[in-house]
Amino acid sequence: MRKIIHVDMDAFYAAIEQRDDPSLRGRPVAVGGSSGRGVVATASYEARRFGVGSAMPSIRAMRLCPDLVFVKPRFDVYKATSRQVRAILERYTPLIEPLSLDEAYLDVTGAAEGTTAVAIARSIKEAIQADTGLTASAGVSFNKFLAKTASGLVKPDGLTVIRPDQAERFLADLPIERFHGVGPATAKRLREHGIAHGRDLQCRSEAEVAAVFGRIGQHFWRIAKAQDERTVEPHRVRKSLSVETTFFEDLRSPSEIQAQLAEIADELALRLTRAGFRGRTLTLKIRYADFDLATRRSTAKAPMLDAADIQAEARRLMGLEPRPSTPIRLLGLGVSADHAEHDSRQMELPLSDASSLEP
Ligand code: TTP
Ligand code: MG
Repeated sequence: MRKIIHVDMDAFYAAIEQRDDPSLRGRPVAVGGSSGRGVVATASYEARRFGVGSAMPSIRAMRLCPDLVFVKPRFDVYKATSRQVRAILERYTPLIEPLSLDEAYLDVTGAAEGTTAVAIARSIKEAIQADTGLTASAGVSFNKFLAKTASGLVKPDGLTVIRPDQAERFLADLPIERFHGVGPATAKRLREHGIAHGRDLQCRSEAEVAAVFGRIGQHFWRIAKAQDERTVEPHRVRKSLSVETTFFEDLRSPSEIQAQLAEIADELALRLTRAGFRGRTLTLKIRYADFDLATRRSTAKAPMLDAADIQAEARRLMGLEPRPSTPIRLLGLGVSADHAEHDSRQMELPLSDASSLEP
């Protein structure tokens, strides 16, 4: 049985701003641009009580919370703090997989010999507090999905454990929306098929779920059965993730093209979920029968994760293809992280970048 810890800093950018400017403490703070087209990167917990949150247009945030204080992001400070946190994690194990600036998985199966994973998690939280003045929340369990879900259960400053004998019950009660990778559209589809909680997956067979939802359904079925074999990958520096298919016979009819595109979108969503990879840019690749290549690309406000959202955007991009009714031999879809090419360290992969904050 593995021992996995997921560490996630609390209100990361906003907490740093409150730490560095005492006048902001105890007040509702949003990090982001307050201009007409600005977007909130994150909000302090005081602001969240008003419903202010990440990716919300600043105008709306101001309406929800008139006393909201906007602070311009200081990415250099966030990155430096992220490196500091990373250095703390490295005291415990080299098996660290950062997911973003403020989030990482640790495999402490070996490190916990002679102690416990919970004791390590507690010690990490204390060290982060002592060295950075910030709080983190941690989740401890025996797979990645459960550890990540656990870290989100009690926030801020939480430490939540899901033990093997608690997992099945916990997953049974978990609403489908809380499964990482299930966006609003997928949740709606699942609910339409009577799947509202983990238990609705647990009580069906894998084949039954796969027949309706394909491989992404299979993935969530396994997750609901506490089967998540994904390992903690310390050296992965992922910048993009894509899926492409070359067809035995060229695609000619729009309905064929739409069907294949939908399948590729589902497969991509599945891999994104498995990899825990987030990126906002979707790229459609088309190779025509005569080998001419076309790509179409768009960047969303939030990371592309949900199968239905990816499908919808892929269809839109397909509508922009330059040579309609030309036979197609290959279709591909990929998601890439913005500005990832500037950073070689994964801990520095931004969840969003300055351009999304300031028009
Ligand atoms: P999160 O960990 O999602 O959020 P958080 O740390 O602010 O709050 P929580 O206590 O719920 O963990 O993201 C980490 C940082 O990434 C966040 O402080 C700001 C940035 N971010 C964006 O810039 N845009 C986004 O849409 C999200 C979700 C995060
Ligand atoms: Mg966080």
